[in-house]
Amino acid sequence: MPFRSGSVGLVGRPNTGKSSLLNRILGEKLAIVSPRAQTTRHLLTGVLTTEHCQIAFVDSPGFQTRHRNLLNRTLNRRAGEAARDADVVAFVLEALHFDAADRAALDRVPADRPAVAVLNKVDRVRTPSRLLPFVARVARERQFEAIVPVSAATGRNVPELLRVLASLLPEGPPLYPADQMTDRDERFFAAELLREKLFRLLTDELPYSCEVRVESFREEGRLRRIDATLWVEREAHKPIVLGRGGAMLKRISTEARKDMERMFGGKVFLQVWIKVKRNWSEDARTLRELGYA
Ligand SMILES: Nc1nc2c(ncn2[C@@H]2O[C@H](COP(=O)(O)OP(=O)(O)O)[C@@H](O)[C@H]2O)c(=O)[nH]1
Ligand SMILES: [Mg+2]
Repeated sequence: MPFRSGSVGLVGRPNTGKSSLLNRILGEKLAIVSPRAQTTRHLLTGVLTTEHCQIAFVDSPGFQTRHRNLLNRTLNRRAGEAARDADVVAFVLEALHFDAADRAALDRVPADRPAVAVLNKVDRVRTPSRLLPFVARVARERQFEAIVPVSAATGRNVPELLRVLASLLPEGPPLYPADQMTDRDERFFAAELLREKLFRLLTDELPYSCEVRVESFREEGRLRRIDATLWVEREAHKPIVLGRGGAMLKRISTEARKDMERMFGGKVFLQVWIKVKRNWSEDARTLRELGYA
């Protein structure tokens, strides 16, 4: 059996479970996940190496056209790159659900790119007999190499998906060392884990106007000292993120710190400040500094 290696872009509209799927495949919580659309803002590579193949999965922001500020346009560009630059596209949708937003995302996948439709969240399908007609429906949308129902939540059928994806990759040696799981460093994950808590704990539109910046990341033996700033766009947002008596900020930073300690395997001392940064999501230079552009 020849060794195969290459990249697979995880693309689709927001909220279909691309990041959850990446985490399930790697057996590690690498990508942040929340019930809200547009939690993912960065391309994130997660590498799976087995005896027969190496697949570099690229998680991407969901393609969407509802919000049109500069940040969202930038995220859409990233989503397009994930589809364009990968050897194979895993187009992730929700089982029994295909709408205009899915189609818009699919339209961004170059026609010459081998694509597999991944029907995620099959654990939620109550009537299995509806799956077959849905597969037929998806097959009419594009010439997919395969259509694979899976559940990122339970892991159902994920091995079959991996087998299909690997078979579509070119023969070749591994591109990453076998023990390397990602292209990102701890500083990146520190910011991401903190942002995940904003997406999970804050309500309404507030998470969308928040951003996280790690100001300093120092390792002292097994202890990591991390200073981070939470940006909000307006003065009125500040007391909401802070919460009564600072309770919300405390909860956000405690939950983030625990996740960091689990991921980094050592104690973390985390300090978080809130800062008003007007219109950061519309400012090209700021977005560049944040690594979005
Ligand atoms: N029931 C169910 N929920 C899922 C599954 N995969 C993801 N989700 C949920 O769908 C939401 C969006 O997931 P996420 O991975 O952030 O989607 P992304 O925006 O495509 O990256 C979260 O609430 C996940 O817990 C699945 O297989 N089954
Ligand atoms: Mg995501």
